[in-house]
Amino acid sequence: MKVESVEAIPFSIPFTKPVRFASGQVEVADHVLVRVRTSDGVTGVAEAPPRPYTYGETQTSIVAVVEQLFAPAVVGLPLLAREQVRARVGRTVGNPTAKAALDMALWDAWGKTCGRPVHELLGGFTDSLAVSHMVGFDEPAAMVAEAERVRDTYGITSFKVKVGRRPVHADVAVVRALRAGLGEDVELYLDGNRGWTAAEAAQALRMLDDVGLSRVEELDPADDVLARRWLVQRCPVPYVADESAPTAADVTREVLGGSATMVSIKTARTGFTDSTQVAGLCEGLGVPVALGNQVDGSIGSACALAFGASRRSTSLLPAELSNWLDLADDLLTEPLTIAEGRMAVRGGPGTGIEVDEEKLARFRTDG
Ligand code: MUC
Ligand code: MG
Repeated sequence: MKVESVEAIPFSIPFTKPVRFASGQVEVADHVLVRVRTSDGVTGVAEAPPRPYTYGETQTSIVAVVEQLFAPAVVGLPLLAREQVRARVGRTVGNPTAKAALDMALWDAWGKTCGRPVHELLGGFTDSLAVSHMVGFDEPAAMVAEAERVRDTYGITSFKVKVGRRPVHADVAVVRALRAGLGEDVELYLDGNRGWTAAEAAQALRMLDDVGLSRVEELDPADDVLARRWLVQRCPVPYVADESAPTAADVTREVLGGSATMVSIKTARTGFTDSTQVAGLCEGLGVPVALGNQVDGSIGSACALAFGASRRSTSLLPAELSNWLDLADDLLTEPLTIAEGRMAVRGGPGTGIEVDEEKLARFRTDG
């Protein structure tokens, strides 16, 4: 059971509603399908989402690094030699979503080889997760309307509100409008994607003191090291490290340095293997985690779901799993579903998804 081939297939599926946030926006899922084949004829898949404003990757760079560096490094290795794969691929710095997609495609192939779901192989804690929905930048009334529609249609009652615009008052008004429109029973939390200074973030937190936020994420840049620590010390709710802590080493640095009190885990950047490492580190440190979303497509969301359901720590809070709802289409033979605010893991082997070859032929962009 060896890795026989690794492919990187660029594809493009538009979002019906672009997601906008302080560091960028996503209008099209111009992602890369990473597909591995084993010597037994088993196929494993995952997707890499290029987010240049977060990780410096592009669709072209992901295809290039997978084809030119990663494929030659891992073809011929035993499928289960994950630490060998990790060591070889780790010789290349950066490229987190390309590495993560390769890792998850290998796990998918292993699950399909032994006929077991990946969420079981990873820990098998539960079979469904509560879902949280990300509300991107728009006019206040449109953001409230979107949250109400998502709550009424899918039963979702947890919302991440994108903030970080100037002036601070505009975003504060949005959050107040969401609380007024949705009532006290929904969870609201903020993600600034580094848009504010520490002083602006502190001002927003003071103005929102009575709104009942459950946590905040990357309101200001972690690179403003002392200002960030100052803010985190004054923050009345957990302060989540997301893009400032994509690796276990970053998590250690940010948490022990006092720049975060909670961590977002995204399989899109740490795959299954390194997400397991980050989750274990946080459990050992006593730091809560939340399952984040890299504006993943359906394949990425199925992967995040499988990982989130595998452990207690990652299934405690609603997981960000709903960005695929705004995709015009997907590559799956069976679409994902959200019902009564939850997503159930796919029962089949691997990550439980199958790529529809006709759809892949339609959406792939490499001719
Ligand atoms: C998030 O949680 O920040 C937007 C930018 C990014 O890197 O991820 C998304 C969502
Ligand atoms: Mg974030």
